[in-house]
Amino acid sequence: MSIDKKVVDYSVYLVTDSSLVPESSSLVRQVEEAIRGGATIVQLREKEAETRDFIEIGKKIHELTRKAGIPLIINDRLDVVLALDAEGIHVGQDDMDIPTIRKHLGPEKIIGVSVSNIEEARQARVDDVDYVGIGAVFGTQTKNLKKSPMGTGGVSEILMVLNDDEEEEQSASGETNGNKLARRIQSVAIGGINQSNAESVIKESFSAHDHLDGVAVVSCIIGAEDAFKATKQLKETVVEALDIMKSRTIRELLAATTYMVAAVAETSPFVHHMTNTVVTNFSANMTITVGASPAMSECVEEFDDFAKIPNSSLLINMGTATFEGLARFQAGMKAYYKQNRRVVLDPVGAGASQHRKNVLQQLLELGGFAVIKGNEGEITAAAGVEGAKVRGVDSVGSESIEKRFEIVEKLASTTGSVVLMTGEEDVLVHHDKKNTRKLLFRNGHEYLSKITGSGCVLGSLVTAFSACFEDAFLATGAALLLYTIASERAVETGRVHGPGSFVPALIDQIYQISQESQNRDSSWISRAK
Ligand code: 3NM
Ligand code: MG
Repeated sequence: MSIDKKVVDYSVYLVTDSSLVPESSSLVRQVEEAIRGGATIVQLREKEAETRDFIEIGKKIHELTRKAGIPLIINDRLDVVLALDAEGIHVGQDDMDIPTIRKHLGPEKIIGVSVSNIEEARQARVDDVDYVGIGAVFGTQTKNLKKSPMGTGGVSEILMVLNDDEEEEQSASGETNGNKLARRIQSVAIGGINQSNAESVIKESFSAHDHLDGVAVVSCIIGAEDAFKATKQLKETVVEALDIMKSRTIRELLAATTYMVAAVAETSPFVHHMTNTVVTNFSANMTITVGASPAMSECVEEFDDFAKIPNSSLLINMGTATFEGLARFQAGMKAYYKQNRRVVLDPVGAGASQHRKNVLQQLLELGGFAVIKGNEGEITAAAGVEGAKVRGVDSVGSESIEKRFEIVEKLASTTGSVVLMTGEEDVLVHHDKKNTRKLLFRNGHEYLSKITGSGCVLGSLVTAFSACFEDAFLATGAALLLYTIASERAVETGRVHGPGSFVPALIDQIYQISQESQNRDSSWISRAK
């Protein structure tokens, strides 16, 4: 059975080095265990071996890889590839040139090359290689590096050029489709990668249009006492992270988020709140924390002036219902729409009473919201779906993820707004003329559900972010990631003993992430789930 190089899985790319094998094992045994643990491709890299020994061990390892249906790649030695009829070759920048190799190996064999900078990546494109090994990411004991490690930022820069003439992907979900995959140069990162950093390598190494296809490792598997377990653990981590990064929508969001958090602080939007009396202080603090300016006003006479402030935006939060509420909300919307400003709706307690249902109905009729955000009960009520489970302003019970997407999509398509349904998992959807984007978010500490106003203050952040960016979907996603990741980090400080101490710690972490982002440190975003 021959291997079709178009469908090769590069996710766990094992590179050998017999000098690292533990005394109790052998290279063949380590490779066997690694394959059993889930290695998807093996490169035989024996820098010191004599030709005959290289071929001898190559035969044994090729038998193993054949049985597993995965490719064997030979480092550097065209003669050994031919002798073994191996599936491919990997070369460095100083080895034989690619056109000569291709001439001898033909179109079906896999050719990979090591690249360490943008120029080499561009050349790899011209040479039409099948994959590149990008490295070294980190320092390593396994190879004498000629250049200093590039970090995940360096890998991202290479991924920006590697497949950069790729056509815009059209599919609604933003996933890469089969045909294009065949023409993409695959990529793995290498150098100092192991079980504990693989997730962040994959999540930090990407561009808006490209992602890694796997990680290449030597010592963390070849040097392991239990190569099976080491590989299995690495594979689980890598598969989960790759799955996330294969979505173009996710990459676009992750690429934009740190920049957006910094830009909100630098732009300082004006966030006019028409909100409930429970959360005014908390909302104002949160708005200031991200560098925006809050105002709380129900005074119709000043709406026009506020709407004229540069980067102003309006948050309508229906939290405490009043008799005059509806007319004021409508006046606010009209004032902001007249200036082409964004208005965000938080239909708090939407399903709780007939009065709120009526108010919501009329707000939706006027429409035009950039974003509508709410919990499950609120969004369900806004979507006009029967059976919203609400008690007071809290959502109770939860539908399946599929059902929740269905509800959110319904509201998104009838309103044209970006719609965010919060909960243990958050659902974000936007329909526009061109496509539908949808995301499911899994970040956020459970204490967010143990304090009052946690949804309302997220509304403040969403409004601040959507004031600054044309793309309200990405702006909302960025605000959500900032908020939920901050909530997790807050608890990890060790200074949180319950919901009471959680609130100040949450504000601190949002401030902290904003500072990091302004310093162009985007490592926090790799926690996105
Ligand atoms: N190539 P480990 S780094 C074989 O930078 C190799 O091109 C590199 O070993 C490159 O996983 C490297 O043990 C060694 O750090 C990677
Ligand atoms: Mg070489």
